[in-house]
Parts: sequence; C-alpha cells; structure tokens
Amino acid sequence: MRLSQFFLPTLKEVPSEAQIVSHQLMLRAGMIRQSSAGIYSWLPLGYRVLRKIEQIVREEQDAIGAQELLMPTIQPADIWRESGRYDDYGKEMLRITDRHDRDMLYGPTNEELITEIVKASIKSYRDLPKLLYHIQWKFRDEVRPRFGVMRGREFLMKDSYSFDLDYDGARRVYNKTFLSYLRTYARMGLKAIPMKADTGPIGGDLSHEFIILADTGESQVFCDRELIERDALKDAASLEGDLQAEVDAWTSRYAATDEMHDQSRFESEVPADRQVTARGIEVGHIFYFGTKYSEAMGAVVTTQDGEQVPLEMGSYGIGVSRLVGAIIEASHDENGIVWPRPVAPFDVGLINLKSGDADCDRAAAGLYESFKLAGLDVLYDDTDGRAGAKFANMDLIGLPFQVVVGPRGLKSGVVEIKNRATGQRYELSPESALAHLTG
Ligand code: 5CA
Repeated sequence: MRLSQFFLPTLKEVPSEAQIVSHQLMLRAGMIRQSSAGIYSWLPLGYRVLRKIEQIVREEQDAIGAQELLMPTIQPADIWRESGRYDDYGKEMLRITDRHDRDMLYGPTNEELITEIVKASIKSYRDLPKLLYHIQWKFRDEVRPRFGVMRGREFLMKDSYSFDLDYDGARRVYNKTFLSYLRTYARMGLKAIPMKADTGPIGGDLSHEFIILADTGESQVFCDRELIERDALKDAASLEGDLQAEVDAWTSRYAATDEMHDQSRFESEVPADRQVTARGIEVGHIFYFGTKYSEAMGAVVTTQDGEQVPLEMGSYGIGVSRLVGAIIEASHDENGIVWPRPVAPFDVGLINLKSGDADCDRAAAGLYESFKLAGLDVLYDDTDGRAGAKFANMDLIGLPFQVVVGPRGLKSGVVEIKNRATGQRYELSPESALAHLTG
C-alpha cells in the first residue's frame, strides 16, 4: 500500500476525550473514530489489526475442533424470556421493537440463541459433543463506556458454546478451551493469566477470566508471580485427553480478581516476595454452567439407556476488539505503538526520504515490489513530507520494521533498517534487507 493513497487520518494532538494511552494512540494513529459513545468505526489501519487478531482467534478455535458459524446480532426477546434473562439483564440490553410490535434485542451474548439452534437438531447422545463458535458484534448499553474500544457499547467478541452429555465431557472441553486461550494470547505477544472469577449474569459455578497486567486495567487482581513468569506455550503441546493435570498446574497457584479475592488465603499460600497486586485487563472469560439454559429451554438428549437428560453446557468468550486496545496498553513507548509482529497492520514501513529524486524513487519502488513479492505487507511512504515527520508518523503507527531509503545510503549501496521494538538500526544492501525481513 502506498501511503499517498492510503486512508490514514493521523492526528497531531492528543485528543482530550481519551484518558488512557491505547485510546489516545488509536485515535492519533487513525485506527478508529467514535460515532457515538462507546461505538466506533474501524478505519483501514485499525481494521487490519482487528482482522489479524480475529484470524489468530479463529485458527486456535479451529485447532481444538470448534466449528465456526454466524448468528445474527438481532435476536427475538422470546428466547430470553424462556431462559429468564430478559428482565434480569436490565438496562444493559438494547431492546428494539420491530414494525409488527415484536420485541427484539441487539444480542449482548448468545447462550439462548445457540441453545435454541442446537435443541432443534440434536436429540441423541450420539450427536455429542459439539463445540460451536462465532465472531460477531455484541451490544451492551454499558453505564460508563470508556477507554475507547476497551469498554465499548458495541464490541466484537468470539463466543463459543459447548454441548456435552455429562459433566466429564463438559469439563474436558472447558479445560481444552482454557489451555487454547493461553496459546491464543501468547500468539499475539501477550501474557494472559487465568484467574478464578465471578460468573455474573452468565451464571454457573466454574469460571476463569484471562487477565493481562496493565496499570490502566479496570480490575484489581492478585496473583502468584510464578504464573507471570511461566511460559504459556511450553506445556500446551497437545490438547488431547482430559487435560486436568495441565489446568491444575495453572489453577493451583493463587490468582483471583477482586470479586473472588481472599486476602488471608493469598497471604498464607503465596510467599511474600511472590505476592503480586496489580491492575489487569480482562481479555477473555470462560464459564461452565451445566444445565442452566438447557433445562430452562428444554434442550434435552436421549442417553444410551433411553433416558432424557438436559445438555451440559459452557460458554467461552474472547474480547476481540478489546484486545486491540489491550495489546497497545501492553506494547507502546513514548513515540507510539509497538505492534507485536503477528498482529501488526503491516510488516514493514518503507520510507522514501527524498520522493521526487529519481534514484530514491527507483530504489524505493524496487524494494516495494520485491518486498511484496516475498509476501510482506508493506506500507510505502512515497509522500514528499519532511524526514522528521515521516519518522514520527512511522513510529506512531508502530510497524515492526522501518526501511529507510535515502540519497546518502544509496551512494554506498545501502538502506537502513530500524527495528521498532528495540530501536536497533542496521545498514544493509537491499538484498540483505529483504533477507533480514523474511528470515
Ligand atoms: N457469553 C459469555 C462467554 S461467550 C460472555 O459474554 N462473557 S463475557 O461477558 O465475559 O464477555 C467475554 C469477553 O468480551 C470479556 O472477557 C471481554 O474481553 C469482552 N467484553 C465484555 N464486555 C465488553 C465491552 N463492553 N467492551 C469490549 N469488550 C468487552
């Protein structure tokens, strides 16, 4: 993509409405624009990141055998009356009446709708287990939408739902999802810590939140430092079997959000030098709630013995749009965003320091083509701005690498590569630059 053609409305000033750094940077870097409180448009740069995150989430869901479908954003009120949540959900639910005076709502979550779908077609234990997910917009009319996409009213969520015959089956898929979430976040360059959590309006008695530590997080959290230092990818090689030992290895160490925190247990179980009290951002939340919805909605299956039993269920959420903000909170410096490569909107920013100069134009255009051919996503700054402004802009949008083509370097046959995260700079021939970026 040539910057001269790209829609990238960056801002020079820090917008006054933005209180936390990720919100400020997302506005400044031209990633999002607010349309009304807690509702955002995703501009091209931001949308690229959102799609990258979505894709990692999708791959990891597919890897554990979850099947993707797509449910609508608008749901009928009737199924929520059946489960008993229509009134309970209160003002957070956006209620809509259609032209026939039918009560509808913009879905805040999908337990009822998926139960309705599964109930209609799964009748026998032979059809189980099933694990279904979608990545879809949700609406919750939050009292205080704030911090940009971190607490929006409209937000993108991956929500999956599991259906099993018995508790053992339900526990197995809970464990599999638990471990696959650690992998999912690790792939985005994040360290997420599973913490015992409250179940809130979803219900149930077993629940974990996945928290990344950040000073601007909305939750107060308490955990054993050992969990922070642990490598999430190390012990999650194969997600087969009941996985109880692997999950226990995480949950046996103290980690809780403030609603579930027990100070005396914390002090007795965790040595003083390992007690961490911090702020955290909830990037995922999983629930086992058994037969809460299946019983209320009559979703039953026939067992091998011919008995009718309600389905055992769980639901599992990842805050896809919140993750964009959360990753920035975890990865930025005073000059702007520092994208972890797997979620970066482009791999490389190519800067032509002297657009209009025949040699620079030729060299930069040549590199642009060869980078693209090698499969790199490149944002090519072909504009005629000042060098300082170009560098500042590239730092702000945080692409992992910058490649700088200037008249002085070209005379000695080199371009400069800057690693955005480390600040390291190298002078390399154009061929070695390509090898460096693809190696
Ligand atoms: N049905 C269950 C699991 S699928 C559910 O709705 N869980 S949840 O309420 O915990 O939401 C799942 C994830 O969505 C949260 O962990 C959080 O990362 C994200 N999320 C929740 N509310 C918001 C919001 N207002 N803005 C942005 N992300 C949100």
